[in-house]
Amino acid sequence: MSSRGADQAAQWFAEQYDDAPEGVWHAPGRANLIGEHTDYNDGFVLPFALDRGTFAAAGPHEDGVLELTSRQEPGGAGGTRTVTIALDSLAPGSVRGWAAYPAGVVWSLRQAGYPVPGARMAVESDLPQGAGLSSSAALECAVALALTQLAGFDVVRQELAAIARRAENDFVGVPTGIMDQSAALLCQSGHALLLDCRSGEADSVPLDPALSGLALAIIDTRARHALTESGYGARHIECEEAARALGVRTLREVPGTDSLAALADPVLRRRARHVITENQRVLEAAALLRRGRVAGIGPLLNQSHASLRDDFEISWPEADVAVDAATAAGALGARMMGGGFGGSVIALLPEDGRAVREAVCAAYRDRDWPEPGFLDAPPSSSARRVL
Ligand code: GAF
Repeated sequence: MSSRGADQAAQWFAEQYDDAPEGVWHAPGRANLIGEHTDYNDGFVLPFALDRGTFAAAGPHEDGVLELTSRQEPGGAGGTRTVTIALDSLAPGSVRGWAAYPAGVVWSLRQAGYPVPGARMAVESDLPQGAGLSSSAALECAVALALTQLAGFDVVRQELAAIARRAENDFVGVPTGIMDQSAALLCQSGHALLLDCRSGEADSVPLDPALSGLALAIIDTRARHALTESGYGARHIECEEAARALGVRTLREVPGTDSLAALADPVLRRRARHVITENQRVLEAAALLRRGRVAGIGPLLNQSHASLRDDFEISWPEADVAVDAATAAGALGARMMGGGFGGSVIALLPEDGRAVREAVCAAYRDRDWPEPGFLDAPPSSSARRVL
């Protein structure tokens, strides 16, 4: 995490409100090693925190209002645009655009019995938006931590993750699972987080690819997605339909792929097969990491991508090309990451991943696509106060 981001957020706050913030809080974006579209099916995920994220500089506001400004939003950098929201009038659907996320956090905190008072906030982020790195959850979690700490509420992090998720589900109206908020609030540096989304049990699993001469990289395919617009919600509904047809509460309850013969609809069968096999891959990956066998997860990443592409049908051309080019050029494994239909690919590379980067860039050039972005992805720490 860059200390520059914290300073910039503090400076942005001072410029906007003519006052110093009381503090600056940071929440990271996340990568997901493996376990995609399993969280809302009560399954397993294995995300880790990135060394980039969202900074929220915050201070109290006397007026029972939330005043917000973001350097990344139109009218932000160099402008004076702030959004002012009366806390007592907060209701789902009452705030639109980026401000719905922080406003939703206030609403959700109050619903959970934490009557946070008014606040001023200035937001700064070094996460590319729409790249599938969970900029929304980073914003929610930085704001949630800032508001609760400013008000002196000591909220257990699992509970805070659930509160932030509720902001996104019920206030913003996007039916996401709990993975992204949990990653932002629970991950440890040098570790991935094995989360059982049914029980809430969270275990840190060592993830230090450099010890094996390897590195994790994010390839931003430049194809943009928004969970609000993509087929994310449709997949959620299909999984619920598949569970109902199989007579279980969630797909987590299905013991194995043999049970899927009972599903008449071939589409639902494919969706369910992805979820069941992906849960198995997460557990296998975690077991390999516990034995220090980072290279062993490469084939699991490739299988996950094939499953997301063919059974869950949420991959996109730029991701498929990046995965194929990366693995052909020496990546040990690669797969699309996040909600799907756009965003990023995660790849496990030899420490000097230059050949892979060149191969992916060449494959994009051949197709006249914009050059992909490359981000190092060292497993980093969760949200905290940074100033
Ligand atoms: C998005 C959602 F926010 C997560 O909850 C998760 O479902 C993910 O897509 C897919 O694994 O990031």
